[in-house]
Amino acid sequence: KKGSVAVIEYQLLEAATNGFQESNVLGEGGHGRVYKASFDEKFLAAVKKIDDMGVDAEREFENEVDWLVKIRHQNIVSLLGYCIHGETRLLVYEMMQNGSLESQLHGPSQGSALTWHLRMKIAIDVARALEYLHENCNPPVVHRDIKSSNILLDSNFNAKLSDFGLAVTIGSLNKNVKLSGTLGYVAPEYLLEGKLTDKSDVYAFGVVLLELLIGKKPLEKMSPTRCQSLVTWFMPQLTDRSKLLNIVDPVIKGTMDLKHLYQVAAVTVLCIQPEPSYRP
Ligand code: ACK
Repeated sequence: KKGSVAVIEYQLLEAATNGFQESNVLGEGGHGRVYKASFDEKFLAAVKKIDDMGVDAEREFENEVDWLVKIRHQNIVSLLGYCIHGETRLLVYEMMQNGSLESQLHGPSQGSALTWHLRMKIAIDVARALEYLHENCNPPVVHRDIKSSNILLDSNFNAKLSDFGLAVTIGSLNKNVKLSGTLGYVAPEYLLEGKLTDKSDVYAFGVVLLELLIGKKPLEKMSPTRCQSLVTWFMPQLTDRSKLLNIVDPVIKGTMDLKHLYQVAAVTVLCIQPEPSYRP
């Protein structure tokens, strides 16, 4: 039924995925595999099957269902139903034919399907989802795990935000909240001081914008010497305001060349690493 979340029978999901057959696997997620499910050979859905029910997985499953029952937006992946079967938990989502932004950017196609126009559209779609969570939900919802693998693309490359397992309302947070998120996307003030606001999502969104722009993953493996030379070059610029302006100015004026911009982007992302020696 449109707009509602159903409790679905396990046998139905088993049949729709050909008994969770290997050939139906769409990909591997944090806590489980995602399968393609076809109902009546017409309607397609994606089924996430969580078998390893640790405490974290259970909490995230409940959080995901709680949020997605309440949250409805054209740029947020719809939860169609769920199933609790012994130790196994299953989540049924609308099908996103073009997979994640991460696999589009960093998979075999290396972003070749993504024109600049599409990249811009994806950025706007994600911004709309965030605007909805931060401005239209009361109290505001912080997603806490914005990253390219949690941005899914439908058959027309409309982008939708997924995975609300870590989402929280700002009001409900206390100082002891467990540090969560993905390295490379975590805002420095959250990483270093545990300070979480809706701006943590905005920071992670900024990293996604960099990914769309430079086609590289944050913290993608770099040789230690390259890291060191980039950091050595970048650190004095960060601590000296006039030098920092020297970097930002050409970006604003549009005179910075791509190689230089890439260096700045790479080092900015590098600086988010928790190793003390890399902290800005
Ligand atoms: O990058 P992918 O191809 O797209 O591989 C990952 C994998 O499952 C683990 O998250 C894919 N995936 C997740 N949710 C969906 C969905 N609703 N529709 C299609 N693929 C999905 C994701």
